[in-house]
This record gives sequence, C-alpha cells and structure tokens, in this order.
Amino acid sequence: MSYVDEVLARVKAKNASEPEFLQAVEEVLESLRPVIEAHEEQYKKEALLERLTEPDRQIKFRVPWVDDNGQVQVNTGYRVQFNNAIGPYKGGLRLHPSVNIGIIKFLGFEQVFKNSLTGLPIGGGKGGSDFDPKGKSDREIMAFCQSFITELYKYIGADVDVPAGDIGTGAREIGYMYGQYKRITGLYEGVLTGKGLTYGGSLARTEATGYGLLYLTRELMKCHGMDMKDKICCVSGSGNVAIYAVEKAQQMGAKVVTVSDSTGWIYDPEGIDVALLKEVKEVKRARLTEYAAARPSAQYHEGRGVWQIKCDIALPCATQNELLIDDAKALVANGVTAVCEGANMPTTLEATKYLQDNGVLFVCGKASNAGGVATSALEMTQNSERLSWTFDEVNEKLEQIMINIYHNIDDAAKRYGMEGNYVAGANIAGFEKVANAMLAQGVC
Ligand code: NDP
Ligand code: 2IT
Repeated sequence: MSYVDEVLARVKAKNASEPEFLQAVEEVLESLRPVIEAHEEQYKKEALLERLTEPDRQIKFRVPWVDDNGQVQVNTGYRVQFNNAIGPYKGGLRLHPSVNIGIIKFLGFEQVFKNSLTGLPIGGGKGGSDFDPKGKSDREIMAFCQSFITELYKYIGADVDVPAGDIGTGAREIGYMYGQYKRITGLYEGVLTGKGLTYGGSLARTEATGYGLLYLTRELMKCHGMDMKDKICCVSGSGNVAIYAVEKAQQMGAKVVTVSDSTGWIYDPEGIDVALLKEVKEVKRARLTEYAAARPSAQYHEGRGVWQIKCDIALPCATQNELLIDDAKALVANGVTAVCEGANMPTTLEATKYLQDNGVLFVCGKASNAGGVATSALEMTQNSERLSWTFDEVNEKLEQIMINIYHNIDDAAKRYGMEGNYVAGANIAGFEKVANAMLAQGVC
C-alpha cells in the first residue's frame, strides 16, 4: 500500500464521525500523490502526513451566558490549532448552530494550506461555537462573546494564535471579543483581526475576501484569453464574502444575477443592487425577502437554486457542500466557463470532479478565498509596526497577492504534469512550504 493510502486509511479510521474533515483530507492527499511519491521514503520515515493531518491541539470549552430573560444558556466553544510551522496559528471563528469539532477541523486543515499560499508567515487554525447569532439582541451577542473570550484568551495572542471572522462573526463580534481580551490581559495587541478601524483594524479587510476572489478570477480569465466585461455571474450567499464579491464583479463590468441565504435565493436579471443588499444584510440584518420587496426586478425563491441559472462564472460564497453534483451538471449544461470558490469547500468532491472533467476552470477556496486571511496578515503587520496603511495600499497588496497565488498554483500544477488542475496546484504549492518548514524544524 502506498504511503498516501496508508495515511488516508488511518485518518478515516480515526475520524470516522467527521465527514467534512475526511472530505478535506481526501482532497488534499489525493492531489499530493505525485509529490509524496517523489519523496515516499523520507516522508514516511518522518511521518510527515500523520503530523500534517493531526492538529497540534484541539481546545473545547463551555460557554455559559445569560439571555435577555435571565436564563442561563450554554454553548460549546472550539479552537483547533492545526499547524504553526510557518507562523502563528491564524484563522476565523465560526458562530453557527451546525458547528462541531469535525467542521472546525476541516476548516483548520484547509487554513494551513491557504495561509501558506498567501506567501505570508501565518500558520493554520480555526475556531467557533454552536451559538446561533440569528435573532439575538446586541446584549446577548456581547454576553456570548465576552464569555467565549474569557476562556479562549488563555490560548491566543498576537504571536501565538490570531482569530478573526467567519460565518456569523463580523466586526461587531470581533469588537466585543477584543474588548474582553484587553480587559482580562491588559494587552493592547493585534490578537484578533477584522477589528474596527478606530482600534487597529485594517482598511480593506471587510472587502478583502470578496475582492480577492474577483482579482484571482480576473487573472484566471485573462490567462485564458477572456475578461470580466459583461460576464454573467451567479453568486451564492449574501454575507461578507458574497457582498464584496458582487461589488467587485460589478466594478469589473460583470453582471451578477443571484445571491442567496439559508432560506431562499434571489434572481435579479437587472443585476444585484449591491447598495440595497448591504442595507438589508449589513444594516438591518434582515432576510432576502426584504431585498425582493424593495426591488421590482428581483424574483425571490424559497430553498436553493442559484446554480440552475445560466451563467459564465459561478462564485459559491455561502458554506461547505452547497454545490452538489446536480448543480455541477446544470452549470455545465448551461455553458459555465469558471467556478471559483469564495466559501470554504462549497463544492463536493463529486461535483468538483464533474466540473474539471467537463473543462470548467475550477479554483478551490484555499486559493481563491485567501484574500481575507492575507489581508488579516496585513492587519497583523500594521498592528506590529503601529501604523495604518491607506485603503489603496492594502488593496494593491491584496490584488498582487491574489495574482501571485493564481500563478503559483498554475505553476505547481504544471510542474507535476497536471496543467489546469488548480485544486492539485493549490494543494501542492500550499503543502511544499509547510512541509519544508516542518522537516527543517525536526520532530515536533
Ligand atoms: P457570513 O456569516 O457573513 O455569511 C454567510 C452567508 O452564507 C449568509 O448569506 C448565510 O445565510 C449563508 N449560509 C451560511 N450557512 C448556510 C447554510 N448552512 N446553508 C445555506 N446558506 C448558509 O459569512 P462569510 O461571508 O464570512 O462566510 C461565507 C463563506 O466564506 C464561509 O464558507 C466562510 O468560511 C468563507 N470565508 C470567509 C472569509 C471571511 O473573511 N469572512 C474568508 C475566507 C472564507 P444566513 O444569513 O441565512 O445564515
Ligand atoms: O476562512 C478564512 O480564511 C477566514 N475566515 C478568514 C480568516 C482570517 O484569519 O482572516
């Protein structure tokens, strides 16, 4: 049995109840086969893959908080510090009722490779809680965030582990967490990113994941002789990543005709009104039915369905496993050119393979959504030097990082005879740097 197969079997046996983690590991190890085979003996002796697929540590804790009725509520908090071979652990905090250890582990594992691809010195981690922020008052959100950090503060720090936003965690939550960290430790340091602009946040961090996704998508199109002008795009989600993906796509001359949330989706043939979308989602924190009510050209549909709409470019920006095999078939039947992931692992392995086999340009999230964490790393840099850069400075760096990522993953795929397989390219390029650092640092 090959070393990859041996490790895959062991990971499956050990983590049988964590399907998302197994999916993420399978995708990575399958595409690393040629790299591993070239160093089979050495990597096996060093147990490199066993070390890479086992988090440095997993922290799980109780988060008690008091709701507006005086009732004590209890949630579970997590932080998985996956790998710090190339820098402090870095990755977001997800607040969503579906959160469990397997989801946090898959996200932490992906983050290791993504962070490596940014070219910046950040290791991989992820955390969160099964707390559901929907329908909670501001005070309840604050109570939860303070309690969460009252435990988590022991394990994080500007040079140790630097959490940030993810699903359900935005500027408001990061603000409450930062305040509590500062109060407990007395430290004013860059321990979290995605902070408000008056207390150490970076300009362009809010926009970074969505903008970065489009910078990479444009480079991909350019290198295949196409541009973004008049391209029809389907976006899923309507949160932080989706909103700024829509905004940048439109600035590039494309037309975005869909967005979605967990209850329904919008088809707006005139193009999504991004100012209205921001008002509904960022200010009112309301449902997409409000967007439809205010916009005559928009059709609202219950359930899921954005991938059934004919488009040139599909940008899944909601959550994992939201683009399934039937969606991939519909996209191909409708002549899609490119699928670039804004979310983490939104496309199932089966759907990914179908898209690739049918000649669709497919870029996985660990490459195409890396602009968010890259800009978080730029926020860390600004915090360390106690300076703030202008929007244009950060945005230009972000754009260059995304262009570099595209070329690095393209080159890595070519080096191993898999031209055009950007999943393999991303996994290989991300892996090489981390593997070299791990080997250089000895058994740890
Ligand atoms: P937000 O919480 O801002 O938005 C999430 C969006 O996805 C909402 O529209 C939400 O709908 C929808 N959504 C969430 N869960 C589900 C679900 N189970 N089924 C259907 N729709 C769902 O999160 P972000 O925009 O920050 O994150 C979106 C994705 O991008 C995630 O995969 C995240 O890990 C990834 N990502 C985020 C980065 C960042 O910087 N924020 C960086 C890189 C990746 P509803 O409001 O109804 O729940
Ligand atoms: O998945 C991700 O890359 C994020 N949620 C952003 C992490 C970060 O540290 O900015």
